[in-house]
Order: sequence, then structure tokens, then C-alpha cells
Amino acid sequence: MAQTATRSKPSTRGGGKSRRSPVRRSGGRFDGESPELLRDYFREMTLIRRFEERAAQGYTQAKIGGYCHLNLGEEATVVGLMRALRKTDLLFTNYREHGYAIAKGIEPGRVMAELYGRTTGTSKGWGGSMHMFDVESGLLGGYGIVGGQVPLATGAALAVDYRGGDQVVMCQMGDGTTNIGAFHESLNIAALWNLPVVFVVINNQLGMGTTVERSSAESELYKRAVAYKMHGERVDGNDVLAVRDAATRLVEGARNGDGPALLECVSFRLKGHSVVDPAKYRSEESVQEAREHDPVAAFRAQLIEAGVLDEDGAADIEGKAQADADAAVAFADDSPHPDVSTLFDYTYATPVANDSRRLPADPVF
Ligand SMILES: Cc1ncc(C[n+]2csc(CCOP(=O)(O)OP(=O)(O)O)c2C)c(N)n1
Ligand SMILES: [Mg+2]
Repeated sequence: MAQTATRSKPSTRGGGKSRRSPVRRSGGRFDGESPELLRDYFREMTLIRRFEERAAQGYTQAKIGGYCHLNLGEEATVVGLMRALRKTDLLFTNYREHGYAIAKGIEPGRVMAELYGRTTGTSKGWGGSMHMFDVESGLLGGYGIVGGQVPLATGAALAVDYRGGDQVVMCQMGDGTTNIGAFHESLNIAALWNLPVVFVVINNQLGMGTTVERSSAESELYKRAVAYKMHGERVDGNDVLAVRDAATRLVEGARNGDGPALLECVSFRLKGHSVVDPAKYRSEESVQEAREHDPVAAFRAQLIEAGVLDEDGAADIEGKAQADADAAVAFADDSPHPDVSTLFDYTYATPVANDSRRLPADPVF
């Protein structure tokens, strides 16, 4: 399904060679792949699935407040993308980021504790579902404003370039985000300045209750790259290996001076926009189609068919994933709430009137 829209622009950064020639796999689907790695992808996809199910449960038990958007149906995309990044690479996402936080290396317990609003959470319980943040693992947020992350990610890429580092910034967003002005401004400046950033559009075909065809005049979103002389590419977001390979090529290209790129991952949102959305606007056929594309079930079946896993092995991984998700819930539930005396902490980065405690914040990366 891979499709590309290519730019023609000389490389100005790093002087490295372009690595954008497509990766080809010959013969069987998993030829040349490490069985251990394949099982590890399945483990992580299953962990995210179980984690999100427990998050939905926690929400209905009123353990989680605010908004809560899940990665159900997007597990192959999440894992494939994160396997293309180094730990030191920087990631910006929208509010649908629990899976990304886990796959970028944050302990599931800390992610669940953030959902529960506890001090052990990634943002000390102040951010909640939409505002995970962890400098150590390179997750620079979690943003609730649609498109809010796109200029920030572009600015981070400018900072990396300015300092001469070899990090790459990945900026995840949804299909609906490609119609926000900041998307176009950011892609334009990133291309003009040849910044090391890969923009990734998760085209789950819905922006809340609106289909991509109803909201985007050009619904093949990777083609928008052409307007900025940027490389654009579309992959099957249900195929963890295709996502990993495409993302790796683009990330390494950006690292070697090829500049920014746009990757569109076509996926299916299995549930409502957020956990409180019953998605009544959705046709029975669209829900059925999404279920048929369930990436976790499909990958499981493919691994068994290829002899990489057997039923017992799959059940073992699933049991462990369930136990890990349960342990994350137990950790969150046992963690303390923030003390009321800290109510105004982390509100301003710089000193505010009548508050002598605060100092200007140090740079975060
Ligand atoms: C600037 C702004 N406008 C509107 C909203 C309300 N809103 C929240 S999510 C969303 C849909 C975004 O869809 P998409 O970018 O496809 O992401 P997805 O939820 O599918 O991951 C909208 C309109 C918002 N949060 N911010
Ligand atoms: Mg969407």
C-alpha cells in the first residue's frame, strides 16, 4: 500500500546520503526478521491494548477524570513508529498518547498514575490523560489543543539543528490536524530550514465524528507534503513492520540531513473519539470494517501462521500483558494524590507577583 509523493530538494544538513530507497522484503512476510523482535512487537501491542482497556475501566469507575482518548486500533502504528526512534530522539503527540508514552519507554505504572492524577505520574498528576511529559524518555508532550504540538515540534527541531545535535523530532498528529493553520506554517518553515523533523499523521479516518473525506478536500493526506517540497509517504498503519520500516527510513533521512518528511499511517479507530463517546454517528459497516482490521488480532494470527508463535506462547504473552496492565492500575491506585498546598505549582515557568518561591525554569532538553 506504500505510496509516495517525493520532493526534489538538495540536502543541506549533515551531508549524509539519502536513505529513502524503499526497504523490500522478499518471499514470506517475516523473512529476515528476528523472531524475538516480532514477539516483542506483539507483546508491546498487546500491552497497549490491555492498558487502554484498563484505562477505559478506570474512567467508568471515576478513578480517571477529564478527557481520555485511547489508542485502541492504533497499536501497530504506535509500536512501529516508536521502534524507529532512539531513546534520545524527541516525540511530540496529540492527546491520544498513552501507547506512545509506554512504547517510548515510560513505565506503564507512571502512565496510569498520570491518568489517575497521582504524584507518581509522568506529570506528577497535574497533566492527566492528554498531557504526559517525560524529558528522560524524550516525550515532550501530550497536547490537548489540536495542532498545538506541531509548531512546538518544529521549534524543537530548530533547537536540535541550532545546537548541532543528531536527534530527530517526531511529531504525531491526527488526520483532522492537517487542516489547522499551524500544520501548514510548520511544514513550510521546517522545509525551508531543512529541519530534522518527521511529521506523522495518524489517519484513523475520523476527527471526532467527522470522516476525513468530509473534512479534507484531498483525503490522501501524505500528498500535502508536495506543497512544501517535502517527501510524503502513506503506509498501512495496521502493519507494524511497514510502519517501522517507513518511519526508520524517514527518521534516519532526517538525521542525515535530508530534512523533514511527512508520513501518513492509515489506521482504524476501534472505539469512540474518547471513552465517553458512544460513536452513534458511525455506521455499522464502518465499525465492522475497523474490527476486521484489528491490528493486534491480525498480527497474532500472522505470527502463529508463520510459526513464530504458537497458541500457548501467544496466551503466555497475553497473560503477562494483562498482569502488567493490572500492576499499572494497582501502582496508580496505591499512589498519593497531590497535596492541596501544591495547587499553584507548575503553573508559571517564571516568577509571578507575590510568589517568591518560583525561579525561571531550566531548559527542558
Ligand atoms: C484547536 C482545537 N479545535 C478543536 C478541538 C476539539 N477537538 C478535539 S479532538 C478533535 C478532532 C481531532 O481529530 P484528529 O486530528 O483526526 O485526531 P484523532 O482524535 O482522530 O486522534 C477536535 C476537533 C481542539 N481540541 N482544539
Ligand atoms: Mg483522526
